[in-house]
Parts: sequence; structure tokens; C-alpha cells
Amino acid sequence: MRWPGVVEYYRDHLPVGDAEAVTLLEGNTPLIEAPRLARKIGIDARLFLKYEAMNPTSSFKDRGMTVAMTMARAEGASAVICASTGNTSASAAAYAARAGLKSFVIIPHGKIAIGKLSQAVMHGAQVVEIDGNFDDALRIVRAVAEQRGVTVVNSTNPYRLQGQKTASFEICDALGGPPDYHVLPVGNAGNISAYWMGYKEYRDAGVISELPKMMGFQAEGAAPIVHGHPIEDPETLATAIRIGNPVGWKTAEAARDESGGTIEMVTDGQIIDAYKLLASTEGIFAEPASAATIAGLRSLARADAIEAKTVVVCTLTGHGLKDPSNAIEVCAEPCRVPADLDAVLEVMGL
Ligand code: AN7
Repeated sequence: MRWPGVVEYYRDHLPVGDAEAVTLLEGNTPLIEAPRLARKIGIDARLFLKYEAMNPTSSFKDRGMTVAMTMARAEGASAVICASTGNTSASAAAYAARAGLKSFVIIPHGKIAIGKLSQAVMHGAQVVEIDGNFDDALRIVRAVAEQRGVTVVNSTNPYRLQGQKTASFEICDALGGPPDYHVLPVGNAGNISAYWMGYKEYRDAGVISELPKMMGFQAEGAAPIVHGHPIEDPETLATAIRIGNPVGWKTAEAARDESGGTIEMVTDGQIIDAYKLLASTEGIFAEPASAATIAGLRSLARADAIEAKTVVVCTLTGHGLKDPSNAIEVCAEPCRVPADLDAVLEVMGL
């Protein structure tokens, strides 16, 4: 079968009617088993990584964007707008180009990984940088939408979560059932809410009979849900999840509580360690925000919070290549020698 993208493949589960899909054939991403990483982390469970970096713009946002853009076009929108920490803007710009719609993106100046910014500008979005953070940008986006009738494609747009829930379907389809634990990074808290919705819908449709525990992780400097109040000046090197007042706060808490899961935080140091561990142990490159899941799983393992003989899925939300400057910074610089065999052999230590 030729994969048709998530709108066509899961149309019966999506509120899209017979709207013609705006698609880049997103979805159907690899679910990679990671036994070496599981051993290093110290869990006696089968560990799978849902590698969402393999979507067309290299993040999970494409699942939501195909549905949001399909419906924006079907409903006659002429332009879309979003606030973003980077990945949403990259995806919105690409899918707007595909749909023939104008796109505007409002982003915090200096806090967007370079790969994401390059995507937004290449796909023809009008990019506006503000001297403020994501929460400020979203406030402005909502006001623009209200006053000028431009369609918002942040996760305040319910079609976004509808699309993102299809990742849960794919995981259940691939494993023949749900995992016992599902670990995710939490920023604006849309994705954890979407996954939970997907699992519940598959249960209600009789496809699965159990539900996973939803385990969310925020970055320590941007952990409003963990602290129980908005964070005025969120700060983390995982810029994708540098969000102080998430839109999906309540639905994320519901996912946590209904599933018997948890939402906790990890430090930037733990995120960097996990980022390197994942890349060097399994050959999988994910951006720092995505590595927050691996850092989180490690801290759950240390607390003995993962039961033996279970199945764990971690979502890796975005590609490491989005944010290469972090990678270069945290690893030893390559050494430089003259173009000479002996010099090369010497530094190789062979
Ligand atoms: C790689 O692009 O919010 O909890 O504006 O890019 O659903 O927000 C990105 C979020 C995790 C958090 N991992 O997901 C944006 C934006 C990566 C991300 C998250 C984001 P949510």
C-alpha cells in the first residue's frame, strides 16, 4: 500500500467529513525498539521510540497541521497564523504553502532553533519576531485572530489535537495493543492531551481494551504544571518547551489523573545527558525537548517507578538536526590536523 497521510488513513476517526486533504504524507513514523538504551537506563521493560522526527517537516506537528490546514482550506480561510517555539511555525509554513494559503508566524526573538527558523522562512511564512516569550506571542496571535479573522493553527485549534491523536492509533496498530507507559515531553501540553484522546477513542471503539499511564516531563525552568502556577519567565535550553502558561494545562492534568500517570520535571543537565545517551547508544538523533522524555524515563527508572516486564513508548517529538548548535556545544570539538597520514593516525590513537 502507498501510505496516504493521516487524514486519508484515519479519516473515519477524524472530524473532516469528505474535505480534500492538505497533506505531505505525514504519519506512519517508525516505532523503533531500543534495547540497548533500555539496558543503560536500567529498566526491565521493552522500550520503543516513536520517532516523530520522520514526519515531513521533522516534527510531530505535521500530524496536527494536516488536519488543521485541511479544514482551514475547506472552511475558506485565506491566511493562517501561529505563535511558536519553532516546530509549529515550520510545520504551519510548510502546510500553508502546500494549501496555497498565506501564513504568519509570531516567535520569540533569539529563542528559535536555527533549523526551524530556516524552515519557516523557506516555506514563505511572514515571520515576526517579538521581544517576548512564547506566551506573549500566543496572546498576540489570539488578538490578531479575533480582530482580523485569520485562522489560528496553534493547539487552541481543536483540529490540531485531532490530527496528533493518530500517533496513538499507529502505536496500538503496530504493537497490537497499547503500551503500559507512554512518556512525552510537555510544553504547551497539547500532545499529551492528544495522545490520551487517541488511546481513549481506540478503547471506546473496541480496538484496545487497556489504557497506558501517561507520563509527562517538563523542563525544570519551564514547569508550570509541576509547580501549579504559570511561570513568568520560563527558561530552558530545550527551547521547544520553553512555555510558562500552557494552553493544554487542564487537559494534560486530566490525562495524567485519568490514566494514573504523572507530570514531573527534569533539569537541563539531565536533558543534555539523555540527548547524548540516546544519540550515541541507539543512533537516533532527537532535539533536546524530545530528549526530556528519555531523561524522564531515567528518573522514573531510578525511582523504581517502571514495573518489570512492561512495554514503554517514548515519543521523540522532533529531529536533532533542527537544533545543531546545541549538539556542537555539548560534544567535544573535532580535532584539526595537517592533511597528513601520520598526523591523522596519531590523533586516532591507532
Ligand atoms: C520538539 O512549536 O509549542 O506539549 O510552538 O516542538 O504539545 O506543546 C512545540 C512544542 C515537544 C511540546 N517537543 O509539545 C511550538 C511548540 C517538541 C516541540 C513539544 C514541542 P506540546
